[in-house]
Amino acid sequence: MRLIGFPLPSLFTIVISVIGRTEPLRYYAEKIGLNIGVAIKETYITGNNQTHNNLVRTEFNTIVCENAMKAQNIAPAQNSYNFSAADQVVNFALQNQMKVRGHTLVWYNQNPSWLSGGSRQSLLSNMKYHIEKVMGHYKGKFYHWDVVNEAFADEGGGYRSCPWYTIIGEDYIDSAFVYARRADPGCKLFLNDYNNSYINDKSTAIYNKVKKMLENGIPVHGVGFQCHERTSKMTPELFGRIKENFDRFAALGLEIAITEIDIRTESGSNAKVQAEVYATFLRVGMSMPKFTTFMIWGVRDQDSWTGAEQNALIFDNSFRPKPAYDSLLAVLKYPTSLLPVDRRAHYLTQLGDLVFNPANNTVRVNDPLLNRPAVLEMFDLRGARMAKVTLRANYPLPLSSMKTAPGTAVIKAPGTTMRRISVVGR
Ligand code: 9MR
Repeated sequence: MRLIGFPLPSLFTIVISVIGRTEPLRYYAEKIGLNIGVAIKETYITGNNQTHNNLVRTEFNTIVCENAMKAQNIAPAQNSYNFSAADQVVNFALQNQMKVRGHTLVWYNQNPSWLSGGSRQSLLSNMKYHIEKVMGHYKGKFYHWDVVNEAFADEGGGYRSCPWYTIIGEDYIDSAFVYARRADPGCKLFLNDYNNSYINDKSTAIYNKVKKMLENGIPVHGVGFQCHERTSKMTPELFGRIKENFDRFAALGLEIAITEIDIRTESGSNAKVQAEVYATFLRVGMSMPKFTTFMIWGVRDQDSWTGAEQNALIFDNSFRPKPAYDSLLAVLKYPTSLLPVDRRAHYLTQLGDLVFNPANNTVRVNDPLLNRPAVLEMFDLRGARMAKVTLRANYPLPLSSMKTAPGTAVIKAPGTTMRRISVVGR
């Protein structure tokens, strides 16, 4: 086995490789098992827009319909579902070996009248009908569904006031996940929301709810962080602010997904800061063991719901990659260069420090007082365990001796944060 990623490539190497780019985002994402995706306006697929569609299939390995699967569009009447536009997007994805995220089943917005009123009992039974109808139609084809979307109030840490909540009660969320689990048992089920990137009342309300759902055996597998953000969020603390929030969800064993990212450039022209914000969100995600998905909410600036003048996406209106594209490519291409493995060593407080030495590719538990061995486990980015090794204290272990599959791995020790290493083969 040969391990690379160290010594860290110089900034010069990174810049040259980015300029001389030959491989797309998809290529590097697949090397590390990441789903990199984009929201699609179905008219580009139904209208066969070649330039758009070629870019999408080249750059991304995952797709979500921006609007086609929303209830108002797919279920205008209870007895007449219209899957045709959504089906074309799904067929496009499957023909191009792309994964599909379903968005969305239960939402306060964009509902046909038959699905948004009635008694508690009729609303629950309509919800069940809708979930079974749509999930059943795509059964076995999607890897994620946003089962419930935007269920929390923007302020105050409560639930959003909407018919689901006011007529059924908080348990509408639990019911939706139970119905969804039965409708497609192989699909991972998500609670998706916005303004939940950092620790605040809203993200805490979501955290409390998913914790309770897990305790009650409700089948929730992940939390979607939409990440509709702005360049003004860029500060030196940004990485840590996102991470401290994501970490608490990950500690519940949940999958973390960035589901709808776009970054508005408020000054209208700050492409470089925008690139840093995009890269920071991706770096946080990639520092986590169960981070599987990074989805951008649209292709070109003019496609964005925020309006073309916000320049919020990673391709310009002529489908040319922007600095944000280059920054994401660099993170995918050199994952370890942007998050050195030894940077967070001080988190290993119970064990002493886990020290990585890039010069000779070894890791060592620096535990002068206790002199006890450490058990390290390695996971791939999807959270599957690749290897378990016991490390003697104060004794360097070559990374090459860890038997792992190629890819990027995460090292984890009890009570610690993770660090990633790149493993390219034996
Ligand atoms: O981008 C979507 C826009 O085209 C629609 O008009 C709007 C209403 O359906 O929804 C937008 O997408 C939203 C997503 O479904 C949920 N999170 C917020 C997104 C941006 O508003």
